[in-house]
Amino acid sequence: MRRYSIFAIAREAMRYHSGWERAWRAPEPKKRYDVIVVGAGGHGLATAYYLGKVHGIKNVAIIEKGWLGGGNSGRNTTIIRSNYLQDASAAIFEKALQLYEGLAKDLNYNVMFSPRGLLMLAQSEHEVRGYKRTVYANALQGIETEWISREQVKDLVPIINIDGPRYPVLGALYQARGGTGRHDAVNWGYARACDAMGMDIIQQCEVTGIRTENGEVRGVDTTKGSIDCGKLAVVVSGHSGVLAEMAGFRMPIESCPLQAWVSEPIKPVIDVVVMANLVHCYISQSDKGELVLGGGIDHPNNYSQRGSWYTLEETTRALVETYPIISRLKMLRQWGGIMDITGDHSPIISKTPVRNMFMDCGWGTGGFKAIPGSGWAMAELVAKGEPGPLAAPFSLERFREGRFIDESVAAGVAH
Ligand code: FAD
Ligand code: PYC
Repeated sequence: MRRYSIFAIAREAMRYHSGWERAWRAPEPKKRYDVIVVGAGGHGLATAYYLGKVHGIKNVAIIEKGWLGGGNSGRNTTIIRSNYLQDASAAIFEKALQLYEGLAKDLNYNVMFSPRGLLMLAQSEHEVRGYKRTVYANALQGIETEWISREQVKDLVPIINIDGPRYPVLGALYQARGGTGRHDAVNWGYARACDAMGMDIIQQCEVTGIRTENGEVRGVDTTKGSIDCGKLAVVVSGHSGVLAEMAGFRMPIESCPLQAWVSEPIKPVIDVVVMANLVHCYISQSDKGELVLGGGIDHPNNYSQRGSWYTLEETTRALVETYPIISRLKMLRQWGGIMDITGDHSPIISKTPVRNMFMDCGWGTGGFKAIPGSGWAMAELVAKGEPGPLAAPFSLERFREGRFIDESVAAGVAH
């Protein structure tokens, strides 16, 4: 793989950009791989990347039914933070944040990580108590967050109405290292690096069956034929239940849409990320100037990548009361993704009832920020067959044992 650099840009500028290579190949599947990863979203690609980089396992295929990054990893509002309450969550989200901080260099790909600061508004006494508790918990976990006053909120976000009609802003949980990254670039950066290690990314190839023998995985059936494998990593977010059913077990996952939309581009008006979890809206401004907006998840459970009018209307109401200038903006695009929600709003990184088959899912509304940490932890699980310290708390057993990792508040998005 030729490295991207200022010199490469200069060289290509001199020859009308005729020398750029394809970022990844379009290979036909081989008969067998040591590991097959199903799902070329951020988590699947990152799993494959750290399998190669950290554990030296490179005979890997990543199988994707659509195009890589076409699932939730290319549909999110790109918010990155590690201000979770429970120790197990804080550990994996902080690992992810630290990896994000060096990711562009690691992948030789500009993932446009922008640690511009993140606020979670408190608009009720309950939220004030909850977020102050999170600040104390984060301090014990070694994660720097702080409680800021409503006046500080107004200083950081001049367009906000802190005396909102329903719920005035009482202060906020602030993480200065939080921010955004460019979702497509994260997917493409990992994909390019996997391809460079010789891994096969096979797109437009749906897994339709999982073959097992004596309780152990043997391979997958796909729309491009059968492929054998030593180990299988299933990383398909909202379709986890479908893949588990192919292998003969059930997952404690619900699938439902979450939508987002963007405004027309305008001059810079907000240079931090703000989540308002009581009225259900969040906002940041993209490099192009669009306001990136979203709210709570949709019900009932379904697989449509669109979302309902009701949620769109409620979120717009919350946005307009919190940022009145939004009432004067045109909206450009709206879309949805399929969330994989667990009962405690925490992920699953786990062995399964089938030997050598592993699942990474349940990131729900909050998995973009987790991509590097999840990939790191899942790669360790797949390579060694046993979870490392980051993954261990997130096993499937916790649902049987009642050992929940309750992150319903830190999820930050209404469920
Ligand atoms: P995906 O990216 O969905 O990848 C799974 C892949 O598996 C898909 O490409 C799919 O096509 C493929 N697949 C499924 N079935 C099969 C099959 N049978 N065969 C082959 N391939 C298959 N998170 C944050 O941290 N911050 C945010 O601001 C944020 N905002 C969000 C806003 C929206 C509107 C949405 C939808 C999500 C948001 N999220 C956010 C959540 C985040 O996007 C997800 O948690 C994360 O992207 C999940 O990544 P993934 O790789 O697990 O899944
Ligand atoms: O998990 O921070 C998050 C988030 C913001 C918007 C959607 N998810």
